[in-house]
Amino acid sequence: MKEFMNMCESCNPGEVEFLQAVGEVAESVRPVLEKRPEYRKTKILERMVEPERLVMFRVPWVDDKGEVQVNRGYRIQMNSAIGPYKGGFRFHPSVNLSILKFLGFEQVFKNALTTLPMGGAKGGSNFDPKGKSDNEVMRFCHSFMNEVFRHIGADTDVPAGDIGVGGREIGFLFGAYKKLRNEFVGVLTGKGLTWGGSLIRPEATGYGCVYFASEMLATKGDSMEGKVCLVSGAGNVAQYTVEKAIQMGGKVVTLSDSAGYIYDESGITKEKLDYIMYLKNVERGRIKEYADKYPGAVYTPVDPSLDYNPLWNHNADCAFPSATQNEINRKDAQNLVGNGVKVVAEGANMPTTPDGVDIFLDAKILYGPGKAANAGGVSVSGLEMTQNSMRLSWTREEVDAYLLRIMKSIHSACVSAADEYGQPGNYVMGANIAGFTKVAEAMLAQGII
Ligand code: NDP
Ligand code: 2IT
Repeated sequence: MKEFMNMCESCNPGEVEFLQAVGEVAESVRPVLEKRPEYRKTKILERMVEPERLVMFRVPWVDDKGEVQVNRGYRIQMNSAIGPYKGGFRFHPSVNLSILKFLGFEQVFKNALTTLPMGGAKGGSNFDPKGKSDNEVMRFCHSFMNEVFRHIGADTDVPAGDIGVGGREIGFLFGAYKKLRNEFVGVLTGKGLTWGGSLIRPEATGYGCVYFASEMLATKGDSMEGKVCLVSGAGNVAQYTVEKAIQMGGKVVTLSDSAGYIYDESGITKEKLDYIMYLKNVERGRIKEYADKYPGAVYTPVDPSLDYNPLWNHNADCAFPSATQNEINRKDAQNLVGNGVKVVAEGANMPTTPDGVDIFLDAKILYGPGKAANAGGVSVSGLEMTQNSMRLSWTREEVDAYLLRIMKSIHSACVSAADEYGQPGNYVMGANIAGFTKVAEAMLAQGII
């Protein structure tokens, strides 16, 4: 394994996030590789860490002042053994090759867990939609699609949203694809309801994450009822995590953005959540404004001199990190465990650092890693693809019932794989092993390719 990680480091120098994601999966699947010499002989893991294809391109566009701007675009097609490439686009100034490769790698195993036939991919740009006008975002999206359209397709690669890419961006991207190819097909998911989108797709990641937390609690005869919850982020995943947590009887007391967080001891009600949705999705405002509107809430700006995030230092039963990677470090994990957290369900991708994960595993709390807990989003994307192929739309109730079924099935796949390898309750090993084995079997059947 050491030799394998050395090889990865020398092939992917400086790609910290990618190597972090690979290291965790490699460690988890070691017993599988020991048991299955054919996986070692055919270099399954060595092939999985090499993207099948990687496209990097220039994205030039003109801003509202008439000035030319240049961004970098990416699409990383990681693995297509079990289905067409599938995974979101992220638009954020921090985007680089390492971040998108880690996201693409995670997506391969996540998609395998969903029970649906989807390979793994990720893409995006260092473009920052914050502070841009709708017209600027449109011109950027059109230019981005001007290149990426030749690499994607309804049966080839189906992108969706992620950080900085929501309904508005998917609309502009879809419009450009349709014009360039002259075809109306399900090439993107997260589309609007009148042009091929699926009910429950916006809700799916957050709802799915709370369903997963509830399944974990059920293994201890417990439920979400009365649970105090910490949620980070204030975007798509965070908003619908709050909605479902409230519906299931929980009380959510925090939300955040990259500038700070709010703590509302009395709990975020449905009415307050409606305000947050308007603030974030329509006005594109900041979470600080919540504390101005609801004086009972306390806003704490980010303090870069701290080596921990105070959001994770409140008494709570459940934590739903829903902002970004590595937002829970060792100290945050210690604070959460010290304050009595019972459940951590990751809405974000890889939000916990490896030493933070060790704290959760050692404390034997219910810890659901992102590739299992947040798989509801891509699952309903898969269902959007199904509806597009059938040229039919299912009802809210039908899609939600499907989502719940899938989250239960992911939960039981994790539990079974962890039990089989002698690590009961370890959802990290369970998720990695179950996802890996499905993809490995397909790769084995398809030969050295
Ligand atoms: P959004 O863009 O809707 O929201 C992102 C939120 O996270 C914002 O509140 C943003 O604050 C905050 N955030 C982003 N980057 C940082 C950062 N570097 N530091 C602190 N805060 C940050 O994205 P989503 O809700 O869609 O995505 C959130 C997470 O969930 C990501 O990890 C994503 O990969 C993951 N995910 C998303 C899925 C989906 O279906 N959308 C599916 C599965 C996982 P600010 O406004 O200040 O930037
Ligand atoms: O990380 C993820 O799973 C997503 N951003 C959703 C991907 C998708 O194709 O719906």
